[in-house]
Amino acid sequence: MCRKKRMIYKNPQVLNPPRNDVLMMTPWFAPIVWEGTYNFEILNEQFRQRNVTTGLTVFAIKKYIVFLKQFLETAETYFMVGHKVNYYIFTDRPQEVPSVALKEGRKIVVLQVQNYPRWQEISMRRMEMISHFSQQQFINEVSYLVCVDVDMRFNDQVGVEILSNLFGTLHPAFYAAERQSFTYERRPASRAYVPHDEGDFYYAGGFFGGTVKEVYKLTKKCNEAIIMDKKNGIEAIWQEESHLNKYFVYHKPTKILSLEYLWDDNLGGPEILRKRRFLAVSKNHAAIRNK
Ligand code: UD2
Repeated sequence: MCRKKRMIYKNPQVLNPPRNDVLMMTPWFAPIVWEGTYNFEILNEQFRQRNVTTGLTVFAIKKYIVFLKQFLETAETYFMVGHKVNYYIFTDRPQEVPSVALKEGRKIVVLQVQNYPRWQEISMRRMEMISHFSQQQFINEVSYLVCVDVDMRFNDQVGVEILSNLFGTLHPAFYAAERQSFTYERRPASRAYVPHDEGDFYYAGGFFGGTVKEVYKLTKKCNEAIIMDKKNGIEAIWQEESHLNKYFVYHKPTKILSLEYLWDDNLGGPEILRKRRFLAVSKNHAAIRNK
């Protein structure tokens, strides 16, 4: 990934002490989406008039197929309600994709892909596969892509307010952390390297998206960086999440989703969290990973 010019500045804080006001706009004027910061009726009507179709990409490879039913059922209740959606399901087990009743204008597209022995490899390869299918297929079928983890459930409305050219989501474990504590890749040998004095937020690998063109650019760059790391015998600390974070340092998202859009109840329930829209499902790592 080619390095852009270094810009040294203080990183924005999601919480503004001492009153814990939440940041609603980044210093580069990208909205941070919280309940109460937008008018859903206006946005919804705009996207309805444009007759937008959104692609939701999700990987359910090997044992992770067990998460798919609840994921899809809750998405039918809460994700882009009233809009057209293509669920792009990447799996090595197409025969195990559950049948879920879908509303009008929504369809499941199963994409058979290979698996890999290590869960880290599966997680990283998502960049390669999304970039490949974006160019080959998604560009002809949908306007926006939303790329998420499968071990999740929708718990409240996630609608057109999230859509933008390029969006990322605050990682729930780091919204109150200082830049120095972000778990960016810190080894200069990796293409995911971010120096201690750069970066804005720590973004989650499990929820990003944008127009197909922007997602293609992002996933292609991240995949190229992952391949370079492989050649150099290094794997970024948080796999493709590290590369995503590097990308966002130099390609600022045009919209940022707040904690409402990616939360884990194990982290408690801070006052600022008025909606819990998309929640992590507990998983037994020993039983599910590398199986
Ligand atoms: C975090 C990130 C994840 C990724 C990972 C990298 C969030 C919520 N999660 O999750 O996006 O960046 O760190 O270390 O931000 N998968 C399979 N089969 C497998 C293994 C993985 O389908 O055998 C897929 C599946 O869609 C899963 C995703 O890859 O949700 C990420 O794997 P994970 O959920 O085990 O990673 P985790 O929890 O460390």
